[in-house]
Amino acid sequence: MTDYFVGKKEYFPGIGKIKYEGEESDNPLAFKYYDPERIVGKKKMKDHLRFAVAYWHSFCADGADPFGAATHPHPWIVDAHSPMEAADHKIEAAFEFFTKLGVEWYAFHDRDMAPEGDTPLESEKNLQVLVAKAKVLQKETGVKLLWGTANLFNHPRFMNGAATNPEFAVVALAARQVKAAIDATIELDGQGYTFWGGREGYMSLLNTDLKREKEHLARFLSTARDYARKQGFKGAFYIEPKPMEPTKHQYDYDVETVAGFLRAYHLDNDFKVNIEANHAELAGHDFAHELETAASLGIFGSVDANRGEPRNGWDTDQFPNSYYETALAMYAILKAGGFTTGGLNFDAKIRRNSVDLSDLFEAHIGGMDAFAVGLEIAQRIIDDDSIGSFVRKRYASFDTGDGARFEKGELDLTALAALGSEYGKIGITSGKQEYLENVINQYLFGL
Ligand code: XUL
Ligand code: CO
Repeated sequence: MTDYFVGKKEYFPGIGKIKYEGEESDNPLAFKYYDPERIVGKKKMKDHLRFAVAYWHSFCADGADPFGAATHPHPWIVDAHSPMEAADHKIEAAFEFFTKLGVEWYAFHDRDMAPEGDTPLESEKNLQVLVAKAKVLQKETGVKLLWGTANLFNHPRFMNGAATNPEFAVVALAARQVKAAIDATIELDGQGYTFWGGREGYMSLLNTDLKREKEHLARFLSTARDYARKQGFKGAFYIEPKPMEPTKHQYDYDVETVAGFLRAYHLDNDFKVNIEANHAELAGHDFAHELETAASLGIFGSVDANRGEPRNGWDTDQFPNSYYETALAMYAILKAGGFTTGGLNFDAKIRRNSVDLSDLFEAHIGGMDAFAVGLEIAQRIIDDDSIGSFVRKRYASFDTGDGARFEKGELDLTALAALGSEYGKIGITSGKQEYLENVINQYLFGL
C-alpha cells in the first residue's frame, strides 16, 4: 500500500512520499518546517498555505533558453509515440509528483495538459480527453484544481496580442480557446480562472491604438465572465499583473493599474488579482507591496509564489527561498484574512542545469518550507500585535474628535484649515522604521 499515485509507469522511482521530519533532519527529501497538519492560529498549515504545483514549469518546461537546447528530457515525453500519448504519460507523472510531494492543488494552461490540434475542434477534443482523465485522477487522489487558464501567448497567431489583437479574427479565436478552457476549469471544479495577459500590451506605440485595445480587453473579459457565470462557475476570476515581458508594456502593469482598469469597466465584483512575486519585482515593487495594495483595494485573490534575480531584472521564476520575504508576504496575506479561493502556486522552474530527478522535489520542498517558516513568523507577529498596535497608534488622531470628522467627510477645506493653526512640535513623531525592522529580524532569528 502506498499513499501516493503511480500510473502505468513510475516516473520518480526511488522517491516516496515526502514527510515532515523537523529541522534536525538532514534528509534533503523531507520537510524541515512544513508540517501540514500542524495548527497555526486557527487553521492547519496546509489550509493556510494551499500549495499548488504549476503544470507548465514542472512537467512542460524542458530547460531550454534563448541560448541553448533542452536539458530536461522528460521521461513522460521521451517514451511516447504521439503528442496525445505524451500528454497521457505527463498527466500520470504530474499526479505522481503531486501526491508524493503532498500538495493538494495544481494549476494548468489548456496547452500544458493537451496538445494543440490541427483545427480548433481537434484542440478542444484533445483537451476534453485529458480533462476526463484529470477528473478521474483528481477523484482518486484528492488533488484539486486551484485555477485553470488558456495559453494565449505561445502560438504565432497571438504575436500581436490575443484579446487586444488588431485583427478581429484572432480575438474570436482567442475567445474560442478561452471558452474551452473555462469549460475545462468548470468540469474540474476549479476554484479560479486566471487571465495573464502575456501579449496584451504593445511592442511599439507607433502601430498601436491604445484606447481601442484596452476597450477590447475589457469587452473580452466581460464576455468571458458572463459565459462562465451562466455555466454555473462560482469561483474567482484573476488578473495576473505583469509590467512587461514578452511585450514592452503590458496593460495589466501592476495591482494598482489593474484595480483602476477593473473599476473603470465595472469588473471589480468578479475579478481579483493573482500576484506573482517576480512580476512585482519587474514592476519595481516589493512582493509585499503588491499584496498589501491588493488587500487595501479589496481584490486580493491568489499568489504565484516564486522569486526573481534582483540584479538582472528578468522573469527568472526561481523557487522562493528567502524567509524574510515569505514572512513579510505571509504577514500581508494573514492581515488580508488569508486565502479563500486562492493559494500559493509555485509558478517557478528549476534551473537549466538542475538535471537530477530529485531537483524538482527539492525545489518545491524548499519553497514549501520557506512559506511554512513565513507563516509561523507572521502568525506570531499578529498574535503579539507587536507591529499592528504600533500602526494603529500612529493613526490614533483620526479615531476620535476632528480627525474622525475629517475621515467621515464632515469638514470642508475652510473648517479643516481653521483647525490647522498650531505649529509647535506637531508632526515631529518618529516613524520608528529601524525599530520595526529590528522587530522583524528578532522574530526571524532571535526566537
Ligand atoms: C508568466 C506567468 C504565467 C501565468 C499563467 O510570466 O506568470 O505563467 O502565471 O499564464
Ligand atoms: Co504566473
